[in-house]
Amino acid sequence: MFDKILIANRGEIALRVQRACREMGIATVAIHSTADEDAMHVRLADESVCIGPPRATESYLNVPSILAACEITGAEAVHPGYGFLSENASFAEILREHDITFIGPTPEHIQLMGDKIAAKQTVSDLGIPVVPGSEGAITDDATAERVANEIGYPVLIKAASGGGGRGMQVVRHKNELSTALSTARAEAGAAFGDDVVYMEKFLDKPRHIEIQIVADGKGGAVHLGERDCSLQRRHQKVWEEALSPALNQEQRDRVGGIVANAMADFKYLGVGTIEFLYENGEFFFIEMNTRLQVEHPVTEMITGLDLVQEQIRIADGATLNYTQDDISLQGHAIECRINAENPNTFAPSPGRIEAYHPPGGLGVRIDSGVYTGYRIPPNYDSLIGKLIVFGKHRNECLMRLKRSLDEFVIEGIETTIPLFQRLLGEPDIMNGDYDIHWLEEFLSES
Ligand code: MV4
Repeated sequence: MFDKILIANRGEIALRVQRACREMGIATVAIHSTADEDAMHVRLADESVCIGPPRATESYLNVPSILAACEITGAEAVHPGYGFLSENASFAEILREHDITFIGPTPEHIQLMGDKIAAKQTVSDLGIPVVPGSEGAITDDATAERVANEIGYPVLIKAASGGGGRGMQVVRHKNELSTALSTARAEAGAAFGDDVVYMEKFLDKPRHIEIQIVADGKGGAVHLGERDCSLQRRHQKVWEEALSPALNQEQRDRVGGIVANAMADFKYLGVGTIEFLYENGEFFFIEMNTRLQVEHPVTEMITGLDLVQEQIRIADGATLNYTQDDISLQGHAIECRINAENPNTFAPSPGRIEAYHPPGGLGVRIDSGVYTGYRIPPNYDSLIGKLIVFGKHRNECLMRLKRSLDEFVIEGIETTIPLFQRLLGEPDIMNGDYDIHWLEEFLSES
């Protein structure tokens, strides 16, 4: 096992990884920018290295500086967290060249899943159901028209290098197709430096359901059930739950089994998430994430597994010491993302936290890196913590969430806590009756 791990991230996820390391007896190295000198992840690490100025491209994304920090401290492995370098295949490759272990999948698997066309073809060949659409890239109007006629309107044009919703064009009629294709290609080229696009049937009112998997790179793979992440605003998830209120056990076993078998055949290594759109009882693959995700705690709550410790063991060469039959999904968990934002306009609200009193008690988990007196820097994303609540069943979880939100005190900045209190007054939320458009419709009506 590794003696020392460098954590190439900040905020709550850097702390989350440190906690896993500490329980395994592994020393931790924090890296930080000059804006994060007072951050909790720096204070709690065994060692820390300042790697650059506030701008992320010069610090948390600065590969030469991170390599130097590994060299100076003698770290044997790097945990990338989420965001930043977590899905950067060339970073994983460079670490391999330096004999430092990247705690994550192989560069080849990261690269493949980063290309949305290749990803779709690969998982389809592995037996996973995908959204009907073009076989590969769409380059000319004639092909676009032929494919659109085959799958039927409305269709969606997506960027091959995209993901996260950028550079998508919905096309409802044949006469809009040519313009939409040029617009999509121009936007994709500008956003990703790659103008390759593809086409899918546009699903009107799906839910976003993602399946968590763990695999050992040697053909061992299990699924850990699904998360329902339909409640989003501008492609930013706001509330996630496990399990989905929309699925029954038979559907879960079936799609979970397909995914786990596929990842075993694929010799996938590490944790990963297979994202689906779910509509009218059917699952359609859209993308695979090759990283630990923000919302991983809801899966930990219902499985009892520590996903970060699993990542570390697998990166160290361990095989899974459990099979699908050993995995039991118990109870219900909900995560609310606490952002330093105005709860109505979502304008960022950085600044000094004057008072901080998190909720506690049975079934309540807080993953956060803030404290009273901490000044939230304006340079990074606005996630300052996550409230994760567990209950025996969804109703208990919802009641516990309500009382936890009522206990939560954060003064000096604005947060999204009041938004969650409003959501708990909505019958659709209480009933689990929502799709990917529900939140934005709710926000535009109020
Ligand atoms: C779709 C779709 C409808 N039909 N694909 C948006 C982010 C990207 N990862 C995939 N996205 C979508 N793909 C087809 N064929 C609708 C969306 C979408 C969406 C998906 C998940 C969660 C929220 C969303 C909000 C708007 C659109």
